[in-house]
Amino acid sequence: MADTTVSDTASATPDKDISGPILKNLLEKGQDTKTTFRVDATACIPDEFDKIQEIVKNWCDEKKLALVITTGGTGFGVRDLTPEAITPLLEKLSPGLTYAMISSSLKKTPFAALSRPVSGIRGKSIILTLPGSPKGAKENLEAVLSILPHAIELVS
Ligand code: MTE
Ligand code: CU1
Repeated sequence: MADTTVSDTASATPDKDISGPILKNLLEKGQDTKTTFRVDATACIPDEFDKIQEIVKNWCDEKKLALVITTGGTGFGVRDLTPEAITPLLEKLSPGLTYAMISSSLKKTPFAALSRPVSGIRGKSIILTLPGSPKGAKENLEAVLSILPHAIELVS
């Protein structure tokens, strides 16, 4: 699987990307032995529509990674366009995964309503968009981590 950080700040200074490494760590450690993943690729890119699409298409269509996760660019800011870039790439939507992330996050903070996540399937890849804050990204991934191995099994 792969995770990409979408952020003008983090792409200018990748050392400042905190969420990417946190997600990588959570994926590699897992919640238990069934939820550990090998992270094959990571990237840190600016909030740019074409760049987001380019890397996600590459990871799904060329590298054929089972799971592609983005962090950042899901909010209400003018530069936040991750969901808009990802939506046209999704061949099937997975509203259940999106709902699981939102509902579990709303139990932690009402500010979760300010993330606009999308998720779905492209080829044999599952794509998820997580918020950019390290706390938000981690909480959203934790909400669906246990479901992902079975989801991946079903699309592959
Ligand atoms: N979701 C969870 N679980 N925990 C959080 O702390 N922060 C929210 C939200 N989702 C948060 C969360 C906040 S404050 C914002 S502005 C949005 O995610 C959008 O984040 P992004 O634009 O960095 O992607
Ligand atoms: Cu916020």
